[in-house]
Amino acid sequence: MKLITVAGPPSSGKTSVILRLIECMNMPNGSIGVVKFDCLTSFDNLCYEEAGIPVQTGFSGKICPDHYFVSNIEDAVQWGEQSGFKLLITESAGLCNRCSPYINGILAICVIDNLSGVNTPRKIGPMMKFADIVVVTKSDIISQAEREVFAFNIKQVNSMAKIVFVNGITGQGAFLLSKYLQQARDIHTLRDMKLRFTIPTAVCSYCTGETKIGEAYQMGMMKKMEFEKI
Ligand SMILES: Nc1nc2c(ncn2[C@@H]2O[C@H](COP(=O)(O)OP(=O)(O)OP(=O)(O)O)[C@@H](O)[C@H]2O)c(=O)[nH]1
Ligand SMILES: [Zn+2]
Ligand SMILES: [Zn+2]
Repeated sequence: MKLITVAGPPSSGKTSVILRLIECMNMPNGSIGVVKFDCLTSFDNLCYEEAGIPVQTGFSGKICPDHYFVSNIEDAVQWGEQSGFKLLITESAGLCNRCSPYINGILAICVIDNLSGVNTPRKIGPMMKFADIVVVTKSDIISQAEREVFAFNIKQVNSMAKIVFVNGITGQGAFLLSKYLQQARDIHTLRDMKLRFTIPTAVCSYCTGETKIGEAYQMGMMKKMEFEKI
């Protein structure tokens, strides 16, 4: 089974791109599955189910969705293998911007939309920096000049990535993207494989549900600001 990890900011067009991609891959029904990792809510399962694509959704709740991804990805691969998929795609909403769900040797795609602001490629950190392919959506809404500036800013952060413009609604560009996916390798397990970027261990009491303010309630890794005297 091939595994592909897709990440990107909320509503950037991940599900749309995955659906357009699956359509143009022309693989038999039941040979592609999706696992969606999100934080609190997601309606993506409805879109995948409507398209006849088997999907599992996991909610990370109080913890960072990328930490949750790492703790569950091996089980996701086992689910994909047992279901007899030829291709498993994971979709993660990168919410915290300091983590990324990419694994060495596993094709990593970052989906970002052109409307999110020219500096967004710099803001989303490892999710952009360590991707093999950067898919840019919503180019239909902006000018060619803006598209070029956006692509330039992506190159500044990740000069190695292939940049593919895909229209998540019409599917324009999805065929080119599907060609790049041929490089994804076959795996049966992720055992002993490694993440591309460390998931910070900044676990504090607030990460696990504490709401009270005050030093007595702050436990774990804390980073304090220095306030200058005026
Ligand atoms: N105009 C335009 N709209 C798009 C494009 N791609 C996606 N959209 C729209 O953007 C919205 C969000 O798309 P989704 O595919 O749900 O985004 P997502 O990243 O999967 O969202 P979450 O999983 O909820 O984080 C939807 O209304 C899509 O129809 C595009 O290329 N052009
Ligand atoms: Zn989605
Ligand atoms: Zn995180």
